[in-house]
Amino acid sequence: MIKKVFFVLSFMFFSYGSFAETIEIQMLNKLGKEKMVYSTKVAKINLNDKIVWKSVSKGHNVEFIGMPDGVKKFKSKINKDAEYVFKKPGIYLYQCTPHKAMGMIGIVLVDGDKSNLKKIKKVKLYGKSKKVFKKMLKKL
Ligand SMILES: [Cu+2]
Repeated sequence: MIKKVFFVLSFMFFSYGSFAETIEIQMLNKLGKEKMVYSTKVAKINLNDKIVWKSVSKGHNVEFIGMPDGVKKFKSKINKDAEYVFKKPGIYLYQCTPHKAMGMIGIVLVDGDKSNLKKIKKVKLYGKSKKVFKKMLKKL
């Protein structure tokens, strides 16, 4: 009986996990009082989810600057929507290349895995992004 329940539960778990989602983040010149900003700074997603960064305001892009081991660098074109499917758990840190000193950075946390946090904290950040990064860490 217990074995059967376990089997059914694990089946439910795995089938639930197979529905990958698409999350949209807007790249904006202005959001409330903030300038040059991603609409979601810390995105917590599941493995195999996709993020689409919408080029709502012009002049932005997405450039990975910290990823889990083995993940290749990703850099999108300025003024274009970008999309990426996250196939490895961990923390991903990215910036907007033209506005990296203006605090335009973002974090994606995949599957709640913070095992590469130490490495992420060592990534070189510019100007206002240092302060923004510290605030974002509290939301992880
Ligand atoms: Cu930007």
